[in-house]
Amino acid sequence: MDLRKALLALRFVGLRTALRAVRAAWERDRAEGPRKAPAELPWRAIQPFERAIPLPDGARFVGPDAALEIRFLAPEVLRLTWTPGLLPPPYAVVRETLEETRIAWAPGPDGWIVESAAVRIAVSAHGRIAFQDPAGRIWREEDPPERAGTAWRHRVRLRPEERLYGLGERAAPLDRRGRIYRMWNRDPGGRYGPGADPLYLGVPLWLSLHAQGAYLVFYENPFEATFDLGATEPDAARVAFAGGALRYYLVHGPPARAIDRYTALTGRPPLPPRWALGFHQSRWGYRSADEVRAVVRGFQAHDLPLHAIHLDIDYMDNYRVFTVDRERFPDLPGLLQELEAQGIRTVLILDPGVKSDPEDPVYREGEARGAFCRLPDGRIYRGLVWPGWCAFPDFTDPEVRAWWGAHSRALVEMGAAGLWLDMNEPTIFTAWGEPTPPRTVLHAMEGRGGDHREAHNLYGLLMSRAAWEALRRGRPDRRPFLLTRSGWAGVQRYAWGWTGDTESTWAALRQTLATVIGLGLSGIPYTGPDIGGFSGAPSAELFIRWFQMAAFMPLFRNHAAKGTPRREPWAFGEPTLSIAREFLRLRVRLMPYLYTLAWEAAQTGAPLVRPLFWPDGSDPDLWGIEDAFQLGPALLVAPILEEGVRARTVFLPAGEWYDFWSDRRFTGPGRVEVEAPLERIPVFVRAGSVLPMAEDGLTLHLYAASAGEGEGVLYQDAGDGFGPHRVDRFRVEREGKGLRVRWVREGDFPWPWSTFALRLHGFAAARAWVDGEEIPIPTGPWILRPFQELWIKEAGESSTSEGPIS
Ligand code: MIG
Repeated sequence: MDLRKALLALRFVGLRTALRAVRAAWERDRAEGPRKAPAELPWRAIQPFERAIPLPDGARFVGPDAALEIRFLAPEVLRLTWTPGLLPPPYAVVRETLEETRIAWAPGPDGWIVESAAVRIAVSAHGRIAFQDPAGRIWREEDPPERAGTAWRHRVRLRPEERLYGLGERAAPLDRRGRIYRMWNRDPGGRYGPGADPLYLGVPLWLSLHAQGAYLVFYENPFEATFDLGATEPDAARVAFAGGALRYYLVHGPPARAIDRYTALTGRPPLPPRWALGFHQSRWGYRSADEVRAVVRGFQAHDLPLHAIHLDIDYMDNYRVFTVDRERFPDLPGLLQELEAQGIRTVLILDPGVKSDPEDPVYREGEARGAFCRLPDGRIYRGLVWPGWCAFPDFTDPEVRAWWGAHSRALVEMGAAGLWLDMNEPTIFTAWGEPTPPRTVLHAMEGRGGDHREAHNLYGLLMSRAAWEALRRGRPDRRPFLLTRSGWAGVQRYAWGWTGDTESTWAALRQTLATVIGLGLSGIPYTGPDIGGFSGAPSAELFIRWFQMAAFMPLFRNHAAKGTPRREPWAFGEPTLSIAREFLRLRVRLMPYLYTLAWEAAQTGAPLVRPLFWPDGSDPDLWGIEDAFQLGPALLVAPILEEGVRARTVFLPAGEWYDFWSDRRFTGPGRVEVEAPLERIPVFVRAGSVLPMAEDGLTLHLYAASAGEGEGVLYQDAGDGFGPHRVDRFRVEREGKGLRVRWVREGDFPWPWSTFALRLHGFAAARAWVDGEEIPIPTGPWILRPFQELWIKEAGESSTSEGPIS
């Protein structure tokens, strides 16, 4: 036991709880019992297949001790299942198949060949598998798997240049290769820095890029697992699961396509309510309604936009779930209403542990319904958390989800705009050992039965699902907003995430960027860090740089631990306050763009924050970059991640780019050196983009490319609910010295602007025609009404051609 670490992890809880944590740890060890780790049993090779059976969409290979089933769900999407072993519960994958696929089947040199139009699979009699594209290039190769007891493991060859991304939330470099990762959701303990593993939200998938192709693999197996990605053997990934069938999905294709297919299988992230893309203020330690009011007044007094405020566990009565401390929050519904009237949404925290107290009505209900997880001897399992000893709802039981969901919905009916689900790894306080329930704890697993070894990693996913389903049903006209700390594959269907209890250090700032990009590449597009880090006292400079970066991330939230110095933007004085205000305003201006990206994410799963190699991964020079990101297709953001730095190098991908602040134009690929005074971080706009911004109404910023085509998209609707929407596409074509903008509309939400502004960047207009009629060239922004086609002639052109040709 590492006592120092244990004490550090428990330092927020107070002496009484820390002492009880010793008992908790002891009881936990006892409940877990003597356990021979599967890894300690010898690994055995499977015996060769004896039979191969063609299936309409794949094949089955059967040996004396193992079988492999291969199914094509689409020409480039496969599912492989090695049995024996429990098949996964139906929590991550929402679609059985994607596209009817014609396959061919033939005996091969040392086994069989199964192929679609896009993928050829060679399976050897011993279980070795090679995946090829139609040109014969091998994009993945596996050695035959091995078994030890109920555990499975296999080995995947890695190419020298191969890069691996994903695995969910990791405090690791964006390229995950060269390390060992554990799949076992857990709180790293009070605060964490780069290298901590595992964290709260693992996803057993990776995205591979190498010279012979790109693919995504998702292991649909929630058991504890290790992913050794070239740490032990540099040229192999070794993946081992403690139980369950070895089932995995493969998508052959570049990153954007792979995430699109993966989220077709595991579900798309639904469109959030628009306010959620605004600014969220939070803090552990807003201890009363008056304190919350004072914070809100601070935002107003300092002229700072505020969209949401989060109430941490302080609002509860002794940390009991579904209660309110009536002394400090005498009229919480009234407070929520009062805030909403000022345009501020309130998000309430919710933990899964229910205080084990026969006087507690929620506990009594749960006990009567058999809602709590039990130990094998039939007793309700108790773990120590904030309220003291707690019982834990078994979210793998649909009736428990419905019961819990109804309570969660009541918080929303009281006036909360959303819920913040914390501690749902689940985490328990313990002086040593795993801060998670014992593996022997039993779960319903939708009726088939199982234990915590299988259910653990699913707990956060299913708590999110319980809340989401209740909110969807209970308020059919509003979109749920949930923020969850833990989750698994598919959690993007229900909730946003955040990077948890990071340190307030420069290293952590840098890390959270790679963590957020990595989550997006794991199918989870809505995340962000606690601005300034969770657990310390950031300097004004660190706070500013963190704030500037987070302004371009989906979750833009200021949050801090109890006991840390105040961190509202004015707490640091000037120039921090003014810089924060500028970035808050920029965020508000970007809302039409962000909202459009949210809609795109709902269609394709594409994350808002993207690595520079997105979408196709074709330029290897971009594979290793983790200190900059794209925000959608139009923006490239290069945050400042080091103290004292006032300029930096940015690698620009191929194409033309405008400096957002100066309109200077650069041509990539290549490095540029740019200024980054304290009040700015480098931001670039891709030439050809039309960036919609909220500036006294709507402004379309057209960044002219010197050749070719570009596009800007604008999604609009009522901002919440499920009513009509519209999508406007502005297609820009360069025609010699002219620019043509064609407006393509779809959807039935009425265009909400009588006039809007157009601003040209990198283009001086001489003459212009709207739908064939010449208009005068204004000196400032162009004020326009809806049109079909706009044709602009560049100044300095001597040609005699007059306006649009078509
Ligand atoms: O044991 O609710 O990550 O954001 O402020 C700590 C108190 C519990 C952990 C969350 C953090 C939150 C804190 N919670």
